[in-house]
Amino acid sequence: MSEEEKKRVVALIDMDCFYVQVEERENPGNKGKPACVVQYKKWKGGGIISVNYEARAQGVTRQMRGDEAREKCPDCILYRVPEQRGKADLTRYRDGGKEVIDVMCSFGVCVERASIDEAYIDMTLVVDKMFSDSRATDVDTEVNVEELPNTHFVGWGNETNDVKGVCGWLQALSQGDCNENDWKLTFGAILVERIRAAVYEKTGFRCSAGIANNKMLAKLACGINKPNKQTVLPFRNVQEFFSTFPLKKVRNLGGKLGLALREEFNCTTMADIVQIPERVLQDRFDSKTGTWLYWYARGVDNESVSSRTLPKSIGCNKNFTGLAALDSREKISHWLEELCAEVSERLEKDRETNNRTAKLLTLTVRLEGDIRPYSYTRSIPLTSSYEKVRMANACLAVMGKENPCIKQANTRIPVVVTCLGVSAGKFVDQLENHSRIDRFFVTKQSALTGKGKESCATGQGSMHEINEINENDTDQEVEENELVETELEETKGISEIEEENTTEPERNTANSAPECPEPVSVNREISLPSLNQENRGIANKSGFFASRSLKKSTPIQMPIKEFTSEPVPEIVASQESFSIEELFPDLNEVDMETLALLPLHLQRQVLQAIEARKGSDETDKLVVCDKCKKQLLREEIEEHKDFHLASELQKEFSVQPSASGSLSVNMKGQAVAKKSSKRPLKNQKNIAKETKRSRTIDSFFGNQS
Ligand code: DCP
Repeated sequence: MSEEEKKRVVALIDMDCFYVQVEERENPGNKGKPACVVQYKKWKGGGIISVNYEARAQGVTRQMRGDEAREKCPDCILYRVPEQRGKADLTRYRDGGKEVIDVMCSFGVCVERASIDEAYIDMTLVVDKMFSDSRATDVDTEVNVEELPNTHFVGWGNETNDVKGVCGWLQALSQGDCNENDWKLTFGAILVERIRAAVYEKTGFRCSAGIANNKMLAKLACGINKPNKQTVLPFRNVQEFFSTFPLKKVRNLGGKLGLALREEFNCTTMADIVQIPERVLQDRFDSKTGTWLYWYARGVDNESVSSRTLPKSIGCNKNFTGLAALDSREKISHWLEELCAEVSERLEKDRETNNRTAKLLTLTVRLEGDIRPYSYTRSIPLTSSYEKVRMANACLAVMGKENPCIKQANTRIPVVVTCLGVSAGKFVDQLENHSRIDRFFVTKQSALTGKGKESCATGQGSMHEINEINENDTDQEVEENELVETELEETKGISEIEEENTTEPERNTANSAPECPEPVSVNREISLPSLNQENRGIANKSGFFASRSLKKSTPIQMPIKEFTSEPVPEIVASQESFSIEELFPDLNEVDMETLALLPLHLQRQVLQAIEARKGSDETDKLVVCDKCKKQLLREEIEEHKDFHLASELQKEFSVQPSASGSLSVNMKGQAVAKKSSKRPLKNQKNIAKETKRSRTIDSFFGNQS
């Protein structure tokens, strides 16, 4: 534990059965009665998303549907989430969460809102003051047990004799058996008791909390005693606690990283990771992740609590399960508009209240593949307008790019959409935004003539976080990655896999596809500055086109852009300064037309970097086809093999007796189709590639209305 770690006092405060509490506050007469909140009522009484503790005592769980809850507990009250535009309207829960945050902020602590109903607080400064004040007035500081009425200390007593546990802890403190950190955690616990009491007094909501030296430990501690209780996890007891604590319940270890540790290293508890040398972890993962894991398993987590009381993103998603899956452009377009209407409305409200503007729209799509679900996220720069139709069109264009069938009206698309999510983020405050626009947004015209003082970037193909839509059937606010698994975030200096709410393994899966394997997800950030015809061609040329044009044209020819005197209504987002890597993280994906928009000195730099890289990379990228011994690019080999397979099958058909010829061809055709259907998206992409080959970017987008 670093010196820094010792000094931090962090808590996670999580509301108890939050949605039910919000409903109970509206209906005070029902307090104390078993109750659930359900979403939608169409099928078996709706999906349960929150269960109060009275109902839990009678066996009701979040995995049940409303009807099952009633069977278990006939008195159970079922509150229904209000609906707007055919989807859940979470406004009242969101507003309730905001009230709680306001109370926390009044205590002068650093508050980081983590989801709709939980927040981390860093109370180090306030606790340090409490500690030094107590030392100044009384050398033999004593803490009164009454100051900790709902507190537990891990390793000191348990639920049946917690008072004894607290007394034991306080006795050890007063006898000098504890260190300064133990004292500070105790003061932290007193402060959190006060905060929780104030939250109850001002909002009527009960909550639970975990108090420890960092976020990971605080989150773990919070789940130990609920409801309306708080738990301190002293650092000295962490290793003992970890000896039995399942690692999949630990924040950041619920996803693929945790899976690798479980499957490849046979780790089931946190203590099992401690047995693995740092070097081995570094070799298996990467140096940063290995070191991070090494310390994480020892209870060290340096992630800071960042002062943030506003949500990092504003968004919503909707699941379309079973027959409700979206199978046409019209349905997709309709729902994108509904989702964008909600996001747009909330963004406008947010702009008014919080004086900030979102700069990035993220679309998340889950598709039902033949074998397993598949999801992807794509990011689209947002201009200052939050116009819902424009946002929806941008999303639809992006989806059309992924799955060209979507571009055709009145056609049943082969791979249906089972979830759509739209979320806006990357907020900048209004003032900053304006000055940035003045300084750094340049028109296409000035960029093309090289007159613009600042550079302008589009078509960045950078990877950013990979999101997967959660496998539950509830429509939720997508906020702070709440309920969305985020993997391999490169923030905080480490690669990590994050799964929020990991202390709560229960998720509502009632309506989700049974036994679905984990969806595969990919992410690529692409630019779509505006959907006006002119800019479409400029902005949407990453991926296939970019890579082809680079690979096939040597020496590189810069496209000559025609100068138009027409002002370009939309302006392409830019950044203040660029490194080549920021602009074009993958030099194989450089889009020449995008490049042409940059100032000449940057164009030159990028071209030099491409040339330099080409020599070193070329050989790595080539593979030899074992059938025809032809050298091909690695990414082309699969497609090439398909070609051989098809030729072989065709040869076979041609030797079939003519009487059965047509049947035989048909069957072989099915064989090819079957093979294709096993890789639905890949094949779609291949088909798309084939189609795209003969088109220009402009004609591609020209097809869209
Ligand atoms: N929620 C949702 N869909 C889910 C899970 C939760 O819409 N699949 C909503 C309803 C919850 C709120 O988020 O009230 C907070 O989720 P929690 O996991 O914190 O659960 P609760 O607050 O309901 O209960 P607990 O007391 O266990 O924290």
